[in-house]
Amino acid sequence: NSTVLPGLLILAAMLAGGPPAPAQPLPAPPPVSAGAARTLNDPIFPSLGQLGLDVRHYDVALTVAEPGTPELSGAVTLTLAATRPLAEVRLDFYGPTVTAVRWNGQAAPFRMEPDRQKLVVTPPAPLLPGQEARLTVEYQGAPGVILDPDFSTPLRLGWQAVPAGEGGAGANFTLSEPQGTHTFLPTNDHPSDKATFTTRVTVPPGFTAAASGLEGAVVEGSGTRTFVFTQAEPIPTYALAVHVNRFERVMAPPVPVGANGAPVVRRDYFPVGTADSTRSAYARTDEMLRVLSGWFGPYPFGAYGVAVVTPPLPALETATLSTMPVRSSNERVAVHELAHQWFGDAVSPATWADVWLNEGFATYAELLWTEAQGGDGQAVAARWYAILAQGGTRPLVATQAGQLFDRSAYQRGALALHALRAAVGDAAFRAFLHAYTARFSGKSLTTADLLTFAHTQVGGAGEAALRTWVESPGLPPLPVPAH
Ligand code: LEU
Repeated sequence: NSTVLPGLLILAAMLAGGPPAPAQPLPAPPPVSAGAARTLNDPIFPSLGQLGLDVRHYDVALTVAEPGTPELSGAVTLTLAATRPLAEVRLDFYGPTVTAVRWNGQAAPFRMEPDRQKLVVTPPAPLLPGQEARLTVEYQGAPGVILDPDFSTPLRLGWQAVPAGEGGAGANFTLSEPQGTHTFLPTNDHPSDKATFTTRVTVPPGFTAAASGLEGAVVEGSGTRTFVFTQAEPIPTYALAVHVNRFERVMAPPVPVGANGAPVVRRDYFPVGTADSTRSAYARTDEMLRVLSGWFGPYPFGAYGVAVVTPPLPALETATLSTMPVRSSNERVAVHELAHQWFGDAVSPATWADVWLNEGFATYAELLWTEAQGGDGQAVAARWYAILAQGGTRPLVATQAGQLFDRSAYQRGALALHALRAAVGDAAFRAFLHAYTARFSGKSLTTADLLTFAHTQVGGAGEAALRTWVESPGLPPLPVPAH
């Protein structure tokens, strides 16, 4: 699980003197008030989210006055709906100090539960199914620190700050998977509640902001520039990209791989001074889009590209704009993150236990890309198999946080697809992938949903091949598809 730094008790201390006590008596508790405190009960991160809350849209305004420092100020308006009556709205938030909360434009009582990383807002009346509300939260200061212990170097999730002088003029960006978005944005921070985003980022002159979605006109202020982005298709909260840097934005011709051949906007963001050897990893994005959409179906968003970052972090498939560290700037990782746009960003896991649905499919794209280059896909599969045979393996549904991004999620997940392909043949496998993305784009599913869907699409033999790789405690035999 994530570890909260004791240093961030500063945040708790600030908050202790911060939000006012509720100004009015709470409404009479409705029959469901006990349920209002219920989370989404994720098997890996049980404290995330709120049961019954459906955030449809986030309208985010972030101001980064001094890029490279952690400080930011934000104002976000969430469009909320409910699937059960909610007497309180409990957002995941471990961010800067909250300065104002409004419910449909009117000041609303709120409190922080820093230990649970929740911002709790009491609406004037419970939010009922069928209603929609606008909740505005304003905040300012430094984001909270949530560490991901899955990596040998502890990885700080969420809002990143790259100080000026470390090879640049100061930069900020998001790297949030699995649960870092709530360090800088109040959210229902769980992949089962996907939403659309409008993201406005205000920066000093000379800096460029980038974010998930299509870019609108830049608004020049007095001593500031505001960049606006529209992410029109729902994505999980962790997949939201926000970047601030001295960037060079490089446009490339649109690629006609969207739904019904719609053009996909192509833009990449390179920090000024990025080496050609880094940029060259992205020279074939056009071809990658064509190859992967051939297997997976239409590209699910209106734009694709990368934003390169300098710290030695893992790459992340932020929607429409993968976040690519310099050290991961190679074709294998580039194709992996691109594949995640379908698997992860458009088609999302219903719980964190199902994250192999992201990593297995994205890893399989590496094999498909190798084959598209005339390389030996079976040799790639055999290498994955050897890794698992040596290092051990587990059934694919994760039971603890340390498994989320392990070799089983990646290589065994990929071999599960190789087994499906071997069982049904290339044509049926391709048709299955197209049908899967068509059925689940914009949605979230469990591993059980995948197996059920496989049964309906490719029948019992295909489902059984997949199921063996999903469930068996040991390592099933290496699948060998006929071509
Ligand atoms: N989803 C990322 C990947 O593409 C990994 C994550 C841990 C940052 O492999």
